[in-house]
Amino acid sequence: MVDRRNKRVITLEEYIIQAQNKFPGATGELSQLLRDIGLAAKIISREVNKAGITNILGEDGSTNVHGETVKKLDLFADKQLISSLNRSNITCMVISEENDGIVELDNEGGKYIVYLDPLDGSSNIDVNVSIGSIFSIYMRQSDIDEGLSKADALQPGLKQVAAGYVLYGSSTLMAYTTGLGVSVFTLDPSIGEFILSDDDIKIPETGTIYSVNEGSYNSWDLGLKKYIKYCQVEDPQTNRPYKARYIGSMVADVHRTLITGGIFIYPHSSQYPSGKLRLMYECNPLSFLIEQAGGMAIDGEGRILEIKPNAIHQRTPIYIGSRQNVLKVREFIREYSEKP
Ligand code: P6P
Repeated sequence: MVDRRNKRVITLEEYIIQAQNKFPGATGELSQLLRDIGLAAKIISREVNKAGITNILGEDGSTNVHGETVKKLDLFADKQLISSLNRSNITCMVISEENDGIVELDNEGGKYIVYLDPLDGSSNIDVNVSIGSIFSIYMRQSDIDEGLSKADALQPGLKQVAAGYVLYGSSTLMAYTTGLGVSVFTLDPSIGEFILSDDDIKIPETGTIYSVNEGSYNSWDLGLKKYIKYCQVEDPQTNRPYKARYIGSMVADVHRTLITGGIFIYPHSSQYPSGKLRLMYECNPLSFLIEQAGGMAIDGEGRILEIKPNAIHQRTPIYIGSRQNVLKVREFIREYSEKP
């Protein structure tokens, strides 16, 4: 982390404008889109932080596309993000976990497509554990006069032009990348501004924390079982046994991994044959960000960002974190894979 104690405070807005000025040809539209997300994040943060004293906690009775009960804060976050994106005629389409289809905004001229997980980890809302918003931004591929196509919505993660998350935890922070490294901002609620806390954060090359829901151990493939046992064996030379940490909120688990190093895993299992986490609005954005911070993200074999999507809500297994930790788990998966 950069020691900013003696440095001038830089707000998210200032930082975005400074970054844009480095590209003379930039139109400023992506900058405006990121500012729109920052505004929505501040509004969501205010609601999340007072959720305990308003009736916004709890379920609203509906279910989302995956049959999961929707919390009122989920809906609030979804509405805030979409209305914020709608303001500036830059985004033509939003795909969100909370909407089973594609939300075409009335900005037919907009050239960006935004995938959202408006409030990831919502099952933690009622127990006051950190939750997060995740965003993933693509350029539309179709010409404006052609109208939007399925190809616009189903682009591989490598095509993202920006991605990031907001973590509503002990403090609210926003981390994003536009492909030039990862910047992290912390919300100062006394002035309502996100303040730059790290302008080029890098994940440790290796880490000693593994993060996986061991409750599904019995349904894992042999390779993953062997890897977790490897993490638990005492070996001072490789700082094992590692620590186990699992919050059950992907943004929080991945953010901790970014800071401390290590690995977060959500594998396929008998309950989730293709994995539980969604490719387009959870795994792709977080994989883009972690790769930009020097880490690695795979589905057990190949890069998450190279997966060619065929459905907007499709799921994938994910192994994400420090490069050495991800390479090691892949070694075990390959060595113990049940040969056909
Ligand atoms: P499990 C939250 O519901 C979520 O989508 C992710 O944020 C989190 O990593 C995962 O599911 C937790 O799933 O099965 O361990 O409760």
